[in-house]
Amino acid sequence: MADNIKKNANPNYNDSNIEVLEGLEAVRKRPGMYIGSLDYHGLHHCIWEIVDNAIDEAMAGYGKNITITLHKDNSVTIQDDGRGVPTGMHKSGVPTTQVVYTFLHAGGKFNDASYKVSSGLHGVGASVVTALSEYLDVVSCHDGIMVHQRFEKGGKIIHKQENLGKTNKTGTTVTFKPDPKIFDTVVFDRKIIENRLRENAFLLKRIQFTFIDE
Ligand code: 1YM
Repeated sequence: MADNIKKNANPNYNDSNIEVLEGLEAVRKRPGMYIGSLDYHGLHHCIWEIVDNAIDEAMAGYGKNITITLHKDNSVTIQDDGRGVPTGMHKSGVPTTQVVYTFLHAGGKFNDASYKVSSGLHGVGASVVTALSEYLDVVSCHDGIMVHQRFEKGGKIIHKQENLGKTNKTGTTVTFKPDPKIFDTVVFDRKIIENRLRENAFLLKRIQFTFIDE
């Protein structure tokens, strides 16, 4: 009963959200378990997790342009022109964007190793990036609509998914800012990003990578 009162006290969260927050909190408590280290390796690994999702989409035959922008404040934006992360309701009762960016080890195809084409170092997924970020914003243009969802302070949902209206574009744009409370350093190294993107571009000839260092 005490548990119930606690859960119902916050109108933003239902039972499944509670599990989500506990999941992401586990990542924040032991981040090394999920990204390997808290030095620049772990920091840059966050970019690869998001880029790998964009690569998976392009490898599946949707879109061919991936743009990575390093902003002055050390946030990073990764944009692709694939189908866009699905924007509708997931069977868990929350929008699919929320599942992708806040569910740890989400079920179904998320767990299917054969599904992932590119290989994140640990294959831990985008939700780990959410957990270790001050904020993560996702804009998805999918099936004619554009939506926006923001996660703050390790995955807290301040507003429900925003519908930004109709669009004839498709694709996903993710911006995140790593949390200095978690990482030893939150300063990205443009050379590390550039080198990795060059390797990717060499291996994946069909995909056009663009790197913008602001
Ligand atoms: C900048 C990062 O994550 N792109 C992206 C992700 C997905 C899709 C498209 C997608 C996948 C599928 C169907 C599918 C993801 N979708 C999911 C899930 N870019 C980036 N682009 N439609 C769109 O796999 O069937 C996870 S990732 F599970 F929600 F479908």
